[in-house]
Amino acid sequence: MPAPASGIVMSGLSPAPDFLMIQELIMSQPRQALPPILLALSFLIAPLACAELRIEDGYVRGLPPGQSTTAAFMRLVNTGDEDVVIVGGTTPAAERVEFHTSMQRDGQMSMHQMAHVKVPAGGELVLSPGGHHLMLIDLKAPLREGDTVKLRLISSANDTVTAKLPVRSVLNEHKH
Ligand SMILES: [Cu+2]
Repeated sequence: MPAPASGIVMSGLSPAPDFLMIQELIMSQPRQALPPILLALSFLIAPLACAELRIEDGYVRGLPPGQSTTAAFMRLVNTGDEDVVIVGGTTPAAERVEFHTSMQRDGQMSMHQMAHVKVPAGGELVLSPGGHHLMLIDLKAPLREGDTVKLRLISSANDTVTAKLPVRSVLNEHKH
């Protein structure tokens, strides 16, 4: 057996990465799957409305002034007989939209970006506080309760689905 490369101490490694590390690896890898330029171009190539996908019960979390990032939650309902993979989104309200998932680790919540999410055929994907969610990053103006935010999601097949989401103050988030 060849000697390990200099400086690598094999005995110092734990026997196997734990589950969370594996999950983190899986989720961090597809981040480079679609370069931003391709994503931008895909909007110019005649996007088609996706008849099978609906956005229901959506809202954007209204935060106190001074916050540059907030989250949006909704149910993505797929009435078609094929899975729909959502690869990105845009909104006039923010510079960027990202899919994130929340996870608990060592008693602390942390978020990880996902390059895409899948809405199963005949099923739904719930974006909710503490789970998968959309992040609206670099807000162009503060969002207040009563405002409406336009959102467009785009699928891997270059279909789009749009919705107008109400802004719901974080103080009222659980009263509905
Ligand atoms: Cu997030």
